[in-house]
Amino acid sequence: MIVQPIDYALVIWFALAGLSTAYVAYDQFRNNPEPTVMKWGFILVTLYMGPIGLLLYVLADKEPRPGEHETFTSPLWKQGVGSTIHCVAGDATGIILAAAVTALLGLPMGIDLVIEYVAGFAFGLFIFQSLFMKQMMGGTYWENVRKSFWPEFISMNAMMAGMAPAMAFLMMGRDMRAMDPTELVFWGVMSLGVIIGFATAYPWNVWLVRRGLKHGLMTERRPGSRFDLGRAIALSDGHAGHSEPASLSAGAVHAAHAGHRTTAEGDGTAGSRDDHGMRSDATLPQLAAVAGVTTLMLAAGMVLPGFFVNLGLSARDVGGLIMPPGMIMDFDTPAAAMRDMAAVHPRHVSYRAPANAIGDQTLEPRLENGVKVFELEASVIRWNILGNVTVEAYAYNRQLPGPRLALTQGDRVRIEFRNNLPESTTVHWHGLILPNEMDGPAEITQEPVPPGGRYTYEFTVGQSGTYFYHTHGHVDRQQALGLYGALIIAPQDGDEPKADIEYTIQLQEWLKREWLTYPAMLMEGALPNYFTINGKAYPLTDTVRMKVGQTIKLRFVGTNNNFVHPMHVHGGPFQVVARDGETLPESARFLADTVNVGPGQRYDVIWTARRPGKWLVHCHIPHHTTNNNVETQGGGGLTMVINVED
Ligand SMILES: [Cu+2]
Repeated sequence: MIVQPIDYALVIWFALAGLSTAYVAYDQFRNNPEPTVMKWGFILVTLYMGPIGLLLYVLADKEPRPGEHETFTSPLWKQGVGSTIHCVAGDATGIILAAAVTALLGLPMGIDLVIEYVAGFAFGLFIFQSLFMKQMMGGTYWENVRKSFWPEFISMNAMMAGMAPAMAFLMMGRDMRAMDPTELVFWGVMSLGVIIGFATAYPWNVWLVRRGLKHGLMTERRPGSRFDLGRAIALSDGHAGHSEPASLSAGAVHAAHAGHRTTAEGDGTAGSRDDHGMRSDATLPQLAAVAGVTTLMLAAGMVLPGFFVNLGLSARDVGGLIMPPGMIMDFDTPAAAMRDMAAVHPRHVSYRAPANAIGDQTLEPRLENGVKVFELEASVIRWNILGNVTVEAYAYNRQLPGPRLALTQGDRVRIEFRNNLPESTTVHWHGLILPNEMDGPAEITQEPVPPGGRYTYEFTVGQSGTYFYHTHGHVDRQQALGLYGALIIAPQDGDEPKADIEYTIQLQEWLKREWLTYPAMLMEGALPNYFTINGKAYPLTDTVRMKVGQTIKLRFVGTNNNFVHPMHVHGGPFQVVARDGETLPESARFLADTVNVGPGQRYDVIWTARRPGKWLVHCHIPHHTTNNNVETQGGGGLTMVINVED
């Protein structure tokens, strides 16, 4: 699914890789006089390396003009390319297959790397290297496996030394969709890993070719084939059977590699396979040193990433997660921490609210034998907090804040809850006196409600005032993503501080970056950059209209997770009449112009419109009155206007 800018780049990359591979495949079989195993080597490597594979093919291997392949491919650097190609074709195929399988099996990343190495080595040795050698040198398959072992070992070590850290850092990096083979970015990491692995293996392959331990590129002109120059000349001359020059015909399989400088081209007539055998001049100490150092490189490539990222995690633990930019992720960051802080994956969005949708809408109950029955549902929605800014939110009844439950003291209520989130959750009735099993804390008073599950809460409302409800499972994540709503309870006797107008203010903090929504937290990389009153950021917040002399009761609700918001009203003090749902006795009420609304707290204040004009209600932490640090129309985030007319 396309959710990040990199996904667009990858679509283009793989389109280019597809075109490059199609061209190489066509040209190899149509125009290039090369053994079949080598043709496939280039085709596979171009599939993995895209345009870079194509570049290597054209510059190092593609016959420029008929009859020139032998001389064209003879320089050492091209032989090195050829040698690396048949290493990478086998090794990378083994590694990629193993990576896909281990991801599906859910093995830890560290184990993945070991299995990938073994699979890459086996694939390279038993398939590409040995088949290639056999085609080159004849002999039995197992002889060739034996001869190929050390060159394959050295080359594979060097390649994995480059590929392993690339995979470890990128797969366990910010975008852990890279752990999931069903995501394009997994294949992107494989591609990049192969390119880096090619680069780290190349110098060692040049040495292997130079010392005659490995073959590079070869030319194959089977008699009678389109690449048989004798046939071509014969055909053009109009009489068959005459072939010239001899060195380029007669079914010889030519090795034009730098390692056998002593065998003249002209000797390469049919049957003289020995001429193409490798006579290595490498000494045992040289071989041991090279094998030793590439083994050290491999060990470093496998182990060092483990100092920085948690290689104990598997695709099942964290596959598909995208972490916030700036989150500290180290070698002991647990999978659960990553799941807690990860972005809401847009594929989980089941409803896109209209841009002008508003939350906190009073939910009408149905009456069953005197019980007020409410239906509450949690799901993932897309919601506009500004005209041009949406968040992927966890929401009750597809609105933000969740629907208001307007109750009266003494009500018997039943809430039929359904969980349509991708994770388990519960609902807590903040501040209410009720039976313990109705209180909601997951794993404390009830089993968490699984995705698709239901739970029925039922209790009698004994208190009155300003309350709210919110999730009590993975609260750190879920409430930060929007799972809360107001519980406004009228007193049975109607006795409470009254005003001409009422307005409830539910606070929230958001983290929206690079197209994704993360739960805002007081954590590195997770601090909020958007703030909302009732699900909207200023200038999209409500404007309340009043007349001079009227009073308004503002119910501040700390539905947010992180900050204490000093909520301030312009134009003179208000009277604080209730705190946390409890009406203050007359003697305890006081005047103020700012109240610190902490998470979970409620303040009811009554403000009088003394003078006409636009009077602000806003948080007094100025960063909280910006939208992504931008002030628009005099404010942002936790800002709203009371417009008082004469
Ligand atoms: Cu604030």
